[in-house]
Amino acid sequence: MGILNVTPDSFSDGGRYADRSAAVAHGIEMRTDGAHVIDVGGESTRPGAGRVDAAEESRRVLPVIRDLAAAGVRVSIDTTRASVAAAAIEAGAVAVNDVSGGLADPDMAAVVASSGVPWILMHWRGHSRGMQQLAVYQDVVAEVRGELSQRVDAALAAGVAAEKIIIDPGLGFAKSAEHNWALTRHLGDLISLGFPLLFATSRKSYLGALLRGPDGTPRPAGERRDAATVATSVLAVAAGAWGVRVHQVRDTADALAVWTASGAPRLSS
Ligand code: PMM
Repeated sequence: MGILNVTPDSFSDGGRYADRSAAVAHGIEMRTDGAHVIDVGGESTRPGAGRVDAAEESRRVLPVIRDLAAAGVRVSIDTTRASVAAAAIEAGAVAVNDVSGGLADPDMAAVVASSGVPWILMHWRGHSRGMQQLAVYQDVVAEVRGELSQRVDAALAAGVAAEKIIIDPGLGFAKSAEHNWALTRHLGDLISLGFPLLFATSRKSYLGALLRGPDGTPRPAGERRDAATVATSVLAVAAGAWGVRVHQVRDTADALAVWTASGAPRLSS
């Protein structure tokens, strides 16, 4: 999955693809580089970010989705709002990526159920502005598993077909670096819920912290976190993840081609 943030303020690519034609060209480029789906988002979810209203979010994403769909590119809509998801599906999106796992908007489940598209349910504890205060766990793996399982049950109860559900542990969302690494080590415990798992580490701040310089300064958000993103993505697929979500598609696609050609076994599936 290639990331296409049509926002002025996303943490790593904010502003670069705010222009419609630049966004569409980048989406097509990521497809050429090996992405199976392009994830279009119009609202930044970086820690501390405020909200944009639904009209502005739709204004940003809908023309880009229409153009990409017309070019034959499969698009998911990265939104927590049912109205934006419905309009995006109308414009040609073929999946909903909801970082709130259905918690932010009570109408989302009905939109997804009636349209029949796949729904990525991410583990989430609250909107970006205050989420890092919610990064409190006794056992992060068990709690993320339990909370994801509740979101799956709610989706099924709302009429979403089981085969349309994809889960995501939501690295960096109400999670410290330690929590992210614990989830990475125990992906099999989440995959054992029985749903495809999406793993999304791309350029996140815990990778910047890992790669800090000799003076302790974190590696800045951007391309210089891409090699670490490739490594975490390959580890996740080797552990049984169904998909990975990245900004720079080609290197991850190449690394996964090497992993596939090697015939190395998956640790869980
Ligand atoms: N992370 C971001 C945005 N959307 N969607 C899913 N499913 N999982 C994630 O971890 C996730 C997401 C963070 O912002 P970015 O678009 O700049 O990566």
